[in-house]
Amino acid sequence: MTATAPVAVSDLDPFSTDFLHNPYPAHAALRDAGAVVRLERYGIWATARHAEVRAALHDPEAFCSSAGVGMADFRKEAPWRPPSLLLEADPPEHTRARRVVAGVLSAAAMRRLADTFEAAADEMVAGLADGRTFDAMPELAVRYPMRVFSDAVGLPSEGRENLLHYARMVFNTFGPRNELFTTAIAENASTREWIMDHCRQEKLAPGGMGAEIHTRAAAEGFTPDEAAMLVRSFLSAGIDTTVHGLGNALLCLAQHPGQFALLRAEPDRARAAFEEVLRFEAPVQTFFRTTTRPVELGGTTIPAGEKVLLLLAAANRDPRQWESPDTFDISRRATGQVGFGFGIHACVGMAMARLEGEAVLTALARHAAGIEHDGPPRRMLNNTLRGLESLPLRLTTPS
Ligand code: PQP
Repeated sequence: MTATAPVAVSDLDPFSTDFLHNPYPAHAALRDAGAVVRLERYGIWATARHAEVRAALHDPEAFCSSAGVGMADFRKEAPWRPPSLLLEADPPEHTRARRVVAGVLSAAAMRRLADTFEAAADEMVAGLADGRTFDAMPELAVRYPMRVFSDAVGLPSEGRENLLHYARMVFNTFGPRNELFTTAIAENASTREWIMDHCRQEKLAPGGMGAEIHTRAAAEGFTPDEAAMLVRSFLSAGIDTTVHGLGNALLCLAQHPGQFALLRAEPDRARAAFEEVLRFEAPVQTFFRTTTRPVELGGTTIPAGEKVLLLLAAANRDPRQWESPDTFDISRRATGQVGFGFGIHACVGMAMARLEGEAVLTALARHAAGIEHDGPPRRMLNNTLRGLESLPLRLTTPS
């Protein structure tokens, strides 16, 4: 027996309504309780500190993904849908799947999309910047990715709303079987059918990214059904993440007019500003890993076969890593923020997310003199995503 420090325990529930409404005080309590904390309610482990979140993500052999990246342990309970070949996989299988998807989302591919994405953002924001009140969630944060992402993938116009419903369900099912989880999977048979149907090659426009997944997957030796599963990853991941990235960006800028003034004076700050949004209000708050062997993390030895909750959003505000972490500051270097994860599973779509964020923030800097609230924002609660349901805004115009 090796002596280890007593294990820090907490009775906090990171998936309770209170926690999800405002996670930041509880994040601080979890960080201060210990580098690694036992969450008694669920019989799982958690870390809210930057160094330990990074360390776990850096060691995919000991902290695996194939047992699920939500609270459910696929070794003990059947997953609610066939596991993802990308997200819920380990090397060597993960490596092959990642190669296909990374090829489609390459830097060269993003350069080909940039003009279209920028023009769409400019047009959409210009149309809103006339001093009237609008709800920035449906009218911008949802509408923009729904158009540019779905067009890029090659999805038909009809039925796109299924992408939103499906993603909300997927992200709720990474949590425990609370009401958010059970409600999410209860009502959605037709959404699941639409999604699975639109993963097939016949449904994806030639020349689009969905069709390209099929081509690249076939070349990599995947069957058509497996290729469809890789498209499913695209459709699961591509909308709600950026919807809430953009929504959170609009919220941050409305709440920090001085920061918007900085952006407006120098629109070249758009990319850095979006990165700071992801640090400050990470749309994807958490992911789990499962230990494959007894492994030391932050001075605690976690046994094999245990679920470990990585609080990405808490790591992004860890004062051990960041100066004034609770200050939204677009001038800081937010690189090292773990909203996109880190290591072999780091977000494969991050270049597209950044392209969308940069395009919308640049358009705002160009067309709006100010971003003002015109009513209270309303939160959308989800076991994994942090974002808004409604965000009434007014964009003032240059006088
Ligand atoms: C945050 C893959 C990635 C992307 C899947 C899947 C689902 C969600 C995500 C989460 N994701 N950014 O089903 O393969």
